[in-house]
Amino acid sequence: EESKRWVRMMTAQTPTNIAVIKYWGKRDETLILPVNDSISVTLDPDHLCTTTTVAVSPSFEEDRMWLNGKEISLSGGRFQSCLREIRRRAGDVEDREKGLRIGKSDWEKLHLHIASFNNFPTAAGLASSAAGFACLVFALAKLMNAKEDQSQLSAIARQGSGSACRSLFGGFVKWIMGNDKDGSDSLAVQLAHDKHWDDLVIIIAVVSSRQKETSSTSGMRESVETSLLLQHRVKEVVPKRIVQMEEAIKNHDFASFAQLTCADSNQFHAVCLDTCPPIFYMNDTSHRIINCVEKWNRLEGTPQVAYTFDAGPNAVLISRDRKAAVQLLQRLLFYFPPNSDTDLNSYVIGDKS
Ligand code: 2P0
Repeated sequence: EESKRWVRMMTAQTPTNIAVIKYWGKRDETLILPVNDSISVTLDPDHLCTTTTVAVSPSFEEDRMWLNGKEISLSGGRFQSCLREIRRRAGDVEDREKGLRIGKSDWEKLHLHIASFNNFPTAAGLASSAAGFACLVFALAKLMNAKEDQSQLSAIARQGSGSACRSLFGGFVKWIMGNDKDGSDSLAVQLAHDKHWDDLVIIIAVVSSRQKETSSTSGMRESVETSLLLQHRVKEVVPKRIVQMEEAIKNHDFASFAQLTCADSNQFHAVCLDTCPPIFYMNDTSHRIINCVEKWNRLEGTPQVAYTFDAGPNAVLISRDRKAAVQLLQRLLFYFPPNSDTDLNSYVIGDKS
């Protein structure tokens, strides 16, 4: 019985990421293989992140998980894929303090308890599976001493949720779609580290905290099945934009960065509209924010702010520097005054000064 008393734990923290060239559409639903490359920026770890503690003990009788304190089921295929892939790569663990040795083959018999928390209100509609699966896979790899590099781990996180693979790295990240049928070359690589473009300030304007009506998973399935624009986007548009975006990031070229980011967000939402039945993620307030930013950028002659919207109405606004961020907040407060019908909750993110 004495030997059953030990518990080994590991905690990890992972921020969410925002795509500037969007992932929308899978070519393999089980392995989660995308129809195009995507590029994202990972937020600073102190905002919008997931903290996950994983524990292993011979006294645990089954794998269990709690999300924000509430037990959730681990029976889904995506959780099972991640657990299976990590267990397969587990190594030997020696814990001298505890007088403990877990051999490679022991991991198959040992059960896990997993506790995960989001540091942002889940009700704000910003909950993202991206940080969650990235954090889970990273924490498990540490716990089990899996000797894989970040890109290999990203390919495992990808099987939890596509966008999760990009959260294994900070800074700017590319998810390479890959060619292999087994998905082994569909993984994330870092394009630039998190200090590379320190001037950028990201502001998230919470337009609505309501849950979205169409999940990303079913939305993109319907787009792949019905949207001709998606076919054009995948073949003709994204490959060129990926090259241009990499160049813009490398050169701190905000004008190109903003033009590409806004255009790609707009095309993603156009694909949603081109889907049958059409999917609407943005609302009137989202459209007003786009108008406001477009007019301001035009007035200045050179872009000050880029906007991008994911599968919901909330705006992610990326300003070129701190000065532009202050002006942006002033504009948002002016056009969307608090306590009006269209007030916004803004989260300032990535302000390093
Ligand atoms: C992205 N989105 O690139 C795109 C842009 C939303 C719009 O990745 O089915 O939750 O788990 O792979 O990753 C949201 O989709 O979908 C997403 P699954 P996921 O960030």
